[in-house]
Amino acid sequence: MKQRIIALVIMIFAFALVLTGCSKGKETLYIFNWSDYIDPTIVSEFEQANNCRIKYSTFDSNENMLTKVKSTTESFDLIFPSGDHVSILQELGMLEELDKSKLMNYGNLDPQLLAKATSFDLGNKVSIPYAWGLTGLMYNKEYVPEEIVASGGWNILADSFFDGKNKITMLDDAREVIGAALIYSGYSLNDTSEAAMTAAHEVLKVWDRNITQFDSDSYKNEVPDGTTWIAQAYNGDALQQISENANLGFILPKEGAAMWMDNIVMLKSSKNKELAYKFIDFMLDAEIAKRNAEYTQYATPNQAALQLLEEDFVNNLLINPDDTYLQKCHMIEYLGDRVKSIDQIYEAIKLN
Ligand code: SPD
Repeated sequence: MKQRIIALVIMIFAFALVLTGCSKGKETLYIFNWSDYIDPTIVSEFEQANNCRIKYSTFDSNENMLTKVKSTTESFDLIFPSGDHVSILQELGMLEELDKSKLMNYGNLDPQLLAKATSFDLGNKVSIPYAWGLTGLMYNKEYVPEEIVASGGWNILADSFFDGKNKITMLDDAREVIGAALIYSGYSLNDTSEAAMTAAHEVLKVWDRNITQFDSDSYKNEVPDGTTWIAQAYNGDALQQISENANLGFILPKEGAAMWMDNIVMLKSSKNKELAYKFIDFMLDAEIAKRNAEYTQYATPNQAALQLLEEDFVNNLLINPDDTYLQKCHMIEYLGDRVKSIDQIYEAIKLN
């Protein structure tokens, strides 16, 4: 009996050693992406296909991502910034220039969207378009009457129906919040002139009467559970919730919306560049990009994937709006120092 126990202990010990040895031997890829922005089965498939591990962390705003990437001792290989933040990271000298010969599936990307991406990455040198989207309003039909939503514009946020109810949230993102007020006031979301800033500030003072918090993540649970009745929201995040709950709705306001493109970039400091290239190429595969778009409910810049997607997805105007609506939308551009005027108003509103 004693011998059996000893044998068993030795076996367990040997098994543990093998396991530790294996995981030690496995390469690890460090990825930093927005929350709810990838199909987890795709991550597992990549790990299996490449006998590696992915350490996956998430952020809920470009600002938080930047602070962490600049300050952390933990180094990431791949991150997923929006276009304006690709320019910021590039200015900081943090991005690796990509060798496209390592990306067999690069040709799947839509040339028109690649051309748009040159506004933040001249020559498409450091970034790979991942997904694009629009920002609108997500609401709970149980609490927000249809006639209020029917007005269809950003100024729903000022409707007296919400007075004293503490049921509205906006994103924790200066460009999105001030951007919505600029668009509602008839300005470009990238306009930082004094007139534009004054107009946006005045609008926000009114909206702020009923805004309970600026937060980019909790609305995904709080609109469904009724803690929040209406929230400024990213279209895909809202549609993910709507697919599970018929009480929820989402509108793209009639005045227009913020538009953004999120991208995969590789940090110069990456210690796993070969594996990072493999991951980017995996994400560029048409079938993988199709599945990922279906899961995340965001528009894909992958034209080969678009061919594979169901008509319902392609024709969903909340994901792929028509040209008339797109003309009213404003791509969030890199503003350099001009962003300070926007940040000032945002901070003033938040402190209020
Ligand atoms: N959960 C994914 C959210 C993606 C938002 N992307 C960009 C926003 C730019 N303001």
